[in-house]
Amino acid sequence: MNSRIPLGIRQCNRLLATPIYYANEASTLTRLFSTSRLHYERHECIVLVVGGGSGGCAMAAKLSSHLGKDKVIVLEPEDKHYYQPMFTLIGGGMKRLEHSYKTMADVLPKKAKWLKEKAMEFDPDNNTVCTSGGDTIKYDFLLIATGLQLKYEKIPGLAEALEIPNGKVCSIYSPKYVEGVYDLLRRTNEGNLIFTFPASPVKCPGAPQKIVYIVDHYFRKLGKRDKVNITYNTALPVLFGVKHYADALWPICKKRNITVNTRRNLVEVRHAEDIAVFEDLDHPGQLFEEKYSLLHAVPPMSAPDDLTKCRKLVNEAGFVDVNNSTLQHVRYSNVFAIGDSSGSPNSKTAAAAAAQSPVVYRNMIAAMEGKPLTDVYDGYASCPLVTGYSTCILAEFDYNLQPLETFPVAQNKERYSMFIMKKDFMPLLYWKLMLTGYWNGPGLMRKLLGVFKPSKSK
Ligand code: UQ1
Repeated sequence: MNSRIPLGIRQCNRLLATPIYYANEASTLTRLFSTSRLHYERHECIVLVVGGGSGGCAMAAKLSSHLGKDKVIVLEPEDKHYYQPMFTLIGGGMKRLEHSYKTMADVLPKKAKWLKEKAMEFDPDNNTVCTSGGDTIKYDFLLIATGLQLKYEKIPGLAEALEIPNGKVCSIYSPKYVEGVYDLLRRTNEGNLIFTFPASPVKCPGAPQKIVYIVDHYFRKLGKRDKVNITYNTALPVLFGVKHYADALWPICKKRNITVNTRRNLVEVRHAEDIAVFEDLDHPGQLFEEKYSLLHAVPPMSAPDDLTKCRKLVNEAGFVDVNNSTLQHVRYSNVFAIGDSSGSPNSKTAAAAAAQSPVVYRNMIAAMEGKPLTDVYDGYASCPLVTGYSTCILAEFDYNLQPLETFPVAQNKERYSMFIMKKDFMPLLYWKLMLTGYWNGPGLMRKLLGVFKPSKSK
């Protein structure tokens, strides 16, 4: 299947044909003049999965077990697969970084072929993707599961501030910085603790405020809560997008003396003076300076640049332009998307990817068999809103931002049971069932437990 093709006639010929276009791309130059590879390969597969994160790995497991060995290629440059929902708990000192990852080789399905490279150039008209190593992959079907990239560098001063040893700026979003959050927490005794939510789509939109609640509880446990002011500055116009849960979260903030400012966006970090600069999004250009002793920053995010530069694949916002119900691309019938890079307007969470996975799987198989696509994604997403060291509100909702709850209890209440589910049960479910392709989200469980629900909430 894989023919080894010498450098001169390799199939990634768009690269050779358009040298001027690429001339200022350092990575491409490195690729052109690299002496480390003598041969560039051309691969063929039935399904190319771009990305070995939650959605990509689960789908590769489902598809490769249906299609057989080496019919699915997974393009993924990273060595490690992180269970990112654990990062808030690491930030609060409840778990350690080493609990949150496995090697990519361990989690990707053995029946799929793993290419440890990055997707550099998408060409959906010719059904090919070129890789960072100069290879070309020809596919029948493409599944885009790249996730989001973190753009700390978009906020002047932020990336530098995060690199300062024993600095005052931290962030749970990156495996590089997440351990620094608890370190900083332990070093902080007083002053202004400021938390942010950026003006961009984010993965797990609940996480920026979960860490606020955890930090509040941390200082209460130590009896030092009166020594710190806690402020959550969010670029959103609301505390949480689903009113049912926002109505539960506002009183929690009030009771715990957490100041929430909406429509405030972090625009600069002046780390030499410990000052964060925010813009009032309702009055563009109006800036506020706030002195911090701890700044928790959530970076702006976007789909990867190498994907968004293929304008044919993405919508205005830069996410894969799919049909919200079938998750099939609106122009290319052999292209699908799953997870955070999808343009479907659901909340970007692992739970959403889990609920999307059976829909994408069945619709891809139908497309392969030339049948109509009948499976529909309802926009399900879930957000276990950890509100401290022993409580959690389990938010679950659909495209219409209406609650779509699994359990026959009032889920808008802080509960210990939901905390244990989030902390101890979810990681197991993730590694054992989701990544192996057996977890399709809680839809079935919801139906079964629906028997126990009072009829008005069914
Ligand atoms: C879920 O399916 C999921 O994906 C694996 C999560 O991410 C880790 C979750 O946090 C949650 C809550 C769900 C939904 C599962 C149940 C049992 C409600």
